[in-house]
Amino acid sequence: MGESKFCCSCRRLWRQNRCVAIPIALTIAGSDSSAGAGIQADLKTFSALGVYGVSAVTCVVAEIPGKVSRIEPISVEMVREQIEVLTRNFPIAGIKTGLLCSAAIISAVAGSIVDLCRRIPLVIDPVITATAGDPLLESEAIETYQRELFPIASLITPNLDEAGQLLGEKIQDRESMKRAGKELEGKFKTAILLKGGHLRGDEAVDLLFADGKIVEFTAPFVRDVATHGTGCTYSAAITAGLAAGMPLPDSIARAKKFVNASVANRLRWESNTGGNIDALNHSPDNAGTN
Ligand code: PXL
Repeated sequence: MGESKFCCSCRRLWRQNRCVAIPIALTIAGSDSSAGAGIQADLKTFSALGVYGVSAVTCVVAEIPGKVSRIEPISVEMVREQIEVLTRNFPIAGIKTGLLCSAAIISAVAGSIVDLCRRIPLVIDPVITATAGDPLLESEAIETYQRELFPIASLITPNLDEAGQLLGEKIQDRESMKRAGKELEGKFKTAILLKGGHLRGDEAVDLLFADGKIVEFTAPFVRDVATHGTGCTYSAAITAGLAAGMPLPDSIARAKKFVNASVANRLRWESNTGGNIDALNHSPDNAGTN
């Protein structure tokens, strides 16, 4: 009989070098009524990648793809309570944050995570605006993000617009991406995944800045797609990998393939008001072999 080993996170038995329990990831994000982005996208992504997802809702967004019509925040006490009951009871192995809505909610989320008795990988998708350009975050909240949440992150995943807003400059080519990524890595002393999808070449190139090195992740750019939620899905897929114990670069490589397949195999319906409605396809079929 071999020696019994227990998983350091959930205390379940390890068999054949893996924990027999399904890993758990927590998303702290907004609710997207149209389910392409937000906690709905995160939970579907966790599930497709073999991870059990739990959630703390920060705000409710009434929207359809391309148009946000109303946002209401959840109370700060309620956001804190959801995180506290979950982290006290579930052996959570990865956390991601998405839309946090206000400075007060960012501050509460940071406080709850700092108070945890053990360090859990934390992926921050710094959502500032919706894909269609509607503002989703109070402007003074950017300051709170930088002061309270970024310093405790394992990875921050800005797109070019978000990185530009964080640094107060425009990022429009590969050279300025490299400069910006290095600056963000130095400023927040954590890994940065700068997503270059918005550069609109033939390829969507993302750069990981970690430990003073740069690693490139590339996928074919899928054109003419009106979906939202790619950022949410990407960061959730990375979190799923980290929760399952995968190294960061492997988690990113698998997540990029999953997002790319979710866009390429998007769903489409005829809208009741004319035209089409597109949505990301979070089917487990897009996960490949995981
Ligand atoms: O894609 C950004 C985003 C994030 N989170 C929620 C959203 C959206 C965009 O619409 O609704 C809840």
